[in-house]
Amino acid sequence: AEMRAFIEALPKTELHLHIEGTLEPELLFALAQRNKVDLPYASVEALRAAYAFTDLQSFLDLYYAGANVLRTEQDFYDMTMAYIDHARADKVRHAEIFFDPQTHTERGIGIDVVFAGIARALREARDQHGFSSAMIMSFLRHLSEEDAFATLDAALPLRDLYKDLWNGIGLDSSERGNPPEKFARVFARCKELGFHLVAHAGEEGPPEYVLSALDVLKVERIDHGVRSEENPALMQRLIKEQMPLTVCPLSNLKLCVVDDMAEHNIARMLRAGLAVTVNSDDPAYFGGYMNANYLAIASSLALTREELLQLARNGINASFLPATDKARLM
Ligand code: ES4
Ligand code: ZN
Repeated sequence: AEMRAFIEALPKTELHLHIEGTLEPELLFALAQRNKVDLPYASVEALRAAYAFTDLQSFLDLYYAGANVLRTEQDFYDMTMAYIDHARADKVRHAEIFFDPQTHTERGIGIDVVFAGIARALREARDQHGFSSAMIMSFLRHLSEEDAFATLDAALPLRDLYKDLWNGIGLDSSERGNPPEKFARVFARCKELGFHLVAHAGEEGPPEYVLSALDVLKVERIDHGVRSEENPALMQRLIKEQMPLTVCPLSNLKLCVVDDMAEHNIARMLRAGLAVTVNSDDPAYFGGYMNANYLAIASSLALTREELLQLARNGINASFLPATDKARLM
């Protein structure tokens, strides 16, 4: 009970959050009705019951199907505002949010609609509540490099309109069989353009993908990275470089990356000196927002208050905020 109060009071950052993964079944049903989209589920309960995953792909299939209800600028705004309400309730002070334009442009939704709805909510929360945020446009790695370039070309004319928010590029979706090398050239272009770079690596994929995310893509953070532990030399490098890993405990449990939270390696990695952070990934699908993720590891791994504080500090340090804003959050 005391630990719960400590976690609830801890100011947090969220650095690994897919906005499409915050679409709760209730809102998903409401948007389906509003947009006259047929759903293959009879009720909110039936949809929630389908959230029993065996691996990353079994989740992604439902996640992309769920995103089909998102049609208008208002839909993206409503989804983002619902996330902000959860984040603020969990004392999240700053969030760097992934969004996947290809999931929507493939369905005929304009990329301008996606940017506009998300950004309107983030700006409103900044102006009304001082909620700080950034947007990280992510490429779907199961699609081609050519597709990623086309997405970048479609987004760049919007850069100036969203320069207060859009500062990063990410890489997500099906990891196995889609190594970082596939996106070497488009990431090089994004680096030249001055974007911050991150990539999912070492979630289901091998530690070699973490190495190529670092050496080929030149990322500044690794999303997940939990399989790095299989390569001791890589672990030493991550410690030496203080390379942030955005770890998502409940996600790893729900997607069977770990069998039991008591076996999660976040505590070992923290104690070994890695710059690990706590994040919620796709909270509507994985059963919890930020506080739930902190609570799950605190109770299963016997983390001390000092360790929880260190995790929160690591999040501030690993963010793309300017040093003055980081100092303000410490
Ligand atoms: C994702 Cl957990 C995870 N891994 C890879 N891609 C994703 N997209 C949304 N959630
Ligand atoms: Zn993720």
